[in-house]
Amino acid sequence: MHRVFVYGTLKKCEPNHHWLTDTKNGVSKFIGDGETLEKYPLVIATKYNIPFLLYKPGTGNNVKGEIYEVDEKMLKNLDILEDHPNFYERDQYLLKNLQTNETNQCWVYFLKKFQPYLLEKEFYTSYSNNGSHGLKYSERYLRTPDYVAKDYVYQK
Ligand code: PCA
Repeated sequence: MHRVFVYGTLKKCEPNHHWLTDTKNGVSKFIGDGETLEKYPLVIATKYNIPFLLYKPGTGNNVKGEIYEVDEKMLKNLDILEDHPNFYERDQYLLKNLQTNETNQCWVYFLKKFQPYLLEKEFYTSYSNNGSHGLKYSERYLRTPDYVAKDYVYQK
């Protein structure tokens, strides 16, 4: 089994949570609420209001999310959703379980090759699609073909 920390649309009550609960995608089990040990910028960006954890340690907040245990099949399906490694990049980081105060390595989907203007956005402590920011997430199937990742990530 693998531990994954989700901070965005995969959390409970958020638009992509069904990916984690759909048994066709594999197995997942909620372990607890989690918080990053390091500070990182959590922003909402693009016209589709996508949450991104930017890989810039030391900037932003200790970001809160949820820790899940998932099987290999679920991890592969999450990689498809997040378009790892082309878009988000999945790597292991230290996460604090807020229920037990234990620290564990968890997989996290970061945006690493981001355009610098993303650092001018508001930094959140935790993501909610229904937050007072009013920035409603647009699911992928609703996006238009002009959706170009290069506007906010460097191409490899
Ligand atoms: N889904 C992943 C990364 C960002 C997103 O919207 C998550 O919830 O962790």
